[in-house]
Amino acid sequence: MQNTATPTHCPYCALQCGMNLTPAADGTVEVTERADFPVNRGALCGKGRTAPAVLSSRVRLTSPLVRSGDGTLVPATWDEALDRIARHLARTREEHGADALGVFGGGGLTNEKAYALGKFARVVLGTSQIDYNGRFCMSSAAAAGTKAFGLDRGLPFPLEDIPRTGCVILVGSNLAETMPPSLRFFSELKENGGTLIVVDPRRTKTAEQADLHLAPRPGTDLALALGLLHLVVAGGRVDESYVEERTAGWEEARAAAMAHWPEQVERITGVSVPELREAVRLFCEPEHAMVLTARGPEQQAKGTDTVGAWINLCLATGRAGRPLSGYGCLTGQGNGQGGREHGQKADQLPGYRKLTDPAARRHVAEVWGVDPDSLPGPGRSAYELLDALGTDIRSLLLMGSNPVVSAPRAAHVEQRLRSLDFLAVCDVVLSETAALADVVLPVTQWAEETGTTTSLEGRVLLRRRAITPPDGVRSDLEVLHELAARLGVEKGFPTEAEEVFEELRRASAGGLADYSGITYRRLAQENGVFWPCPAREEAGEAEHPGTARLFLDRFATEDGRARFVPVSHRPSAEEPDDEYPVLLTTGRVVAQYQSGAQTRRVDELNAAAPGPFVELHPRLAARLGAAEGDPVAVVSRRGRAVAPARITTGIRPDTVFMPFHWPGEGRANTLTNPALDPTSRMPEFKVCAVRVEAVTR
Ligand SMILES: Nc1nc2c(c(=O)[nH]1)N[C@H]1C(S)=C(S)[C@@H](COP(=O)(O)OP(=O)(O)OC[C@H]3O[C@@H](n4cnc5c(=O)[nH]c(N)nc54)[C@H](O)[C@@H]3O)O[C@H]1N2
Ligand SMILES: Nc1nc2c(c(=O)[nH]1)N[C@H]1C(S)=C(S)[C@@H](COP(=O)(O)OP(=O)(O)OC[C@H]3O[C@@H](n4cnc5c(=O)[nH]c(N)nc54)[C@H](O)[C@@H]3O)O[C@H]1N2
Ligand code: SF4
Ligand SMILES: [Mo]
Repeated sequence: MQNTATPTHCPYCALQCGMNLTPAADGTVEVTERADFPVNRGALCGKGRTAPAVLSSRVRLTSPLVRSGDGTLVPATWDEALDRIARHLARTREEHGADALGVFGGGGLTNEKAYALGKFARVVLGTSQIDYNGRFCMSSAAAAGTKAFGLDRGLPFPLEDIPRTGCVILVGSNLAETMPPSLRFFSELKENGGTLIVVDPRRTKTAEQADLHLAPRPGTDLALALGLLHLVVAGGRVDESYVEERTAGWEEARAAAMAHWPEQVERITGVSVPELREAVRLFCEPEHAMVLTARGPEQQAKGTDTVGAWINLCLATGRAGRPLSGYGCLTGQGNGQGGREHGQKADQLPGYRKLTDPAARRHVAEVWGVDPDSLPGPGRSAYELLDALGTDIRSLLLMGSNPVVSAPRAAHVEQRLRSLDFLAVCDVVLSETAALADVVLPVTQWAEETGTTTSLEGRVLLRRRAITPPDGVRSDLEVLHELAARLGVEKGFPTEAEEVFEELRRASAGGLADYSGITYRRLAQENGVFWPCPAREEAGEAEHPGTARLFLDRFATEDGRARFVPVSHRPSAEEPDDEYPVLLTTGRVVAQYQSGAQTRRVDELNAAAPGPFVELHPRLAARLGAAEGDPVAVVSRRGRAVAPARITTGIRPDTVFMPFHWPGEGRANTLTNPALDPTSRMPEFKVCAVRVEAVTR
C-alpha cells in the first residue's frame, strides 16, 4: 500500500482538529500534522494524537457477540446476530406496541449515522422513543439559544474572531483541558490587549489564564449573571439604541435583574461585589465582547434560564449579532452540533425541524416516501427514556453512548438496562453498557469510514476513510440497512455515507440547519462549510458560500429581533443540609474522554490519568483527617463512591469535584442527581448535595 497521508479529523471532541493519517507497513496508522486546517493548525491534544491506539484489534470488538444460554457473551456470525435483533424488536412491537421500542444515539455519530438512526426509529420501528446523549451535553444552551435568537448553533461566529474581540467571559468551561488547542485563541486575545474572565468554582488550568477569575458556588450562575446585569443597568451601561432596534422583552428582563441586588448576589454566589463590578467594567469598556458558556452553567436543572440570563447580559449591552461580539456555546462531542440537527433527538426532524410542525412533517415524510401521519410524535428525553427501560420500554437499540458510566444516577440506570427484555448495542469496544447487552455488534470507526461532522463552529467537515477496517466489523449504516431489510423496509437505508448525505441535504432543505448547498465535493476542496448553506441550483447562480457569522443583519426569529427572557434565580434541586452538607460538582480531565470507553484503552492516557479522584480543599480534608491520596467516600442520596483524595486550594471549601470517566467504585455518576431542567430536560450533573467521609482500610 502506498504511504499517502489522508487528511481527516479527530474522533473525539467538537473542536474536530484536523489531522493526517498515514498507514504504516506494520498495519498501524500514524497521525501526522495537518497544518492547513485553520482551527488547530496542526496542534493536537494527547487524546487526538493517540487515537489510532483504539483502532487496534487488541482493544476492540471484531466479532458480533450474543448472550448464550449460560448468560455469557459468545461470538456469533453477523447473520445470527442481526436476525436475533430483528426478531426481538419485532416481537416486542407485536406484544407491547411500537413505543415499547427504544433507540438511544450519540453526539459522536456522524451526521449520516444520526440522520439514519432517527429515520430508522420513525420509519422502520415506528417508535417515538428515541433520544441521545447530547441531551446530557449542550441541550440547555440549545434551548436558550432557540428562545433568544430563533436558532441554535453552538458558536454563531468562527473561533478566529475571539482574538479580535475586547473581552471574553468564559462561563463553566475548562477548555485548557477539554479543548487544549483552542487555548491559542484566548492567548492571542490577551496578546492583543483583550481580557479573559473565567467563571468556575475551581481554579482550573483555564482559570489560571484569566485576568479575572470568579469562583461562584456551584449552581449559582443564574444569580451571578443577574447581578452583573443589575450593575450594567445601575451603571448606565445599557446600549439603549441596540435594545430598541434589535430586541424585544427588555422591560420584564430589566425588572427581574433589578430585583437581584449585588449584595444579595454576593451572598448567593460567594463572588464579592467589587469582583462583580470589575467584571462589568472589563466586559463593558471595550467596543466588542463575548460570553461563551460550556457545561458548568448548562448542566443544571435551571440550565436554560441560566444561559438565558447570560444572553440577556449580551443583549442589554449590544453584544450579539454584531461583528466580534456575541453569545456562543462550546459544544462538546465530535458531532455534538450536527448530532442535534438531523433527527435523533426526541422532538426533532432533520434540518433542525420540529416533529410537531405539520409543514416539517410533510416535507420530511415526502423525502422519506411515507405518509406524514405515519410519523410518530415527540418521545421522552434521554434520562426519562433510560428511566422507563424495563417498564414502558421493553427493548432498546443503543448506538454511540455508554450510559452505565455517563448517565446521572447511574446505578439506577444500570439496573433499568438490566431489566430490559432485550438490549442491542453497536460499539467499537466492549463498553460497560455493551457488556450488559443481549447482542453486541462491532462497528467501524472514524479512520475506517467516511462521513461528515459539524464542529462547534457550525462548520461541516468531511472525515475520510484512511485505512481498511479489520475483518469482522461493519459500519453503523450497514447495521441499519440490514435491520431495516429484516424488518420489511428494503429501501431508504443506503450503506454509502455520501448517498445518505445526499438524502440529508434534501431533508434539511428549507430547515433552520439547511445543508442543501453542501456536497462531499465541496467538503473535499474547502476546509469545511458553515451552515446554513442553501442550495442554489438555478442556472448560472454561484454556490452559497455558507454562513460563518450569523445574525449580523437580523436574528432568526419571525420579526428578526432577539428575545430577552425574564428570569429569576432559584436554588438548585438539592441544596446542602445537615446530612449532606457539601456540594459535589463533576467534569473532566485532559487525558480521558467521556465514559472512557475509548481512552481507558490507551496506555499513554491511562498513565497520565489512571483513575478517579475527589478534589477537595485542605480545610475539608483536615476536618476528615484525610491526607493526599487517602481514599475518601462521597455519599449522596443516590449512593456512595470511593476515590483517592486530591487536596488543592484551587477549589472552594464547600465543594468537592470528581471527574466522571470511570466505572466501578469511583463512578461519579453513582452520586449525581437526575433532577431535570423543565425545558431542556438536562440533568443536574453539576450540583448535588453530598457528605464526604474518611475511609479506613
Ligand atoms: N479531555 C476531555 N475533553 C473533552 C471531553 C472529555 O470527556 N475529556 N468531552 C467533550 C465534551 S462532550 C464536552 S461536553 C466538553 C465539556 O467541556 P467543559 O464544559 O469545559 O468540561 P467540564 O469539565 O464538564 O466542565 C467545565 C467546568 O465547569 C466547572 N463547573 C462545575 N460546576 C459549575 C457551576 O455551577 N458553574 C460554573 N460556572 N462552572 C462549574 C467545572 O469546575 C469545570 O472546570 O468537553 C469535550 N472535550
Ligand atoms: N457526572 C457527569 N456526567 C456526565 C457529564 C458530566 O459533565 N458530569 N457530561 C455529560 C456529557 S456532556 C456527555 S456528552 C455524556 C457522554 O457520555 P457517553 O454518551 O457515554 O459518551 P462516550 O463515552 O463518548 O460514549 C460513546 C460510546 O460510543 C462508542 N463509539 C464511538 N464511535 C462510535 C461509532 O461511530 N459508532 C458506534 N456505534 N459507537 C461508537 C464509544 O466506544 C463509546 O462506548 O456524558 C454526560 N455525563
Ligand atoms: S482537542 Fe478535541 S478534536 Fe482536538 S485533538 Fe484533542 S480531542 Fe481531538
Ligand atoms: Mo458533552
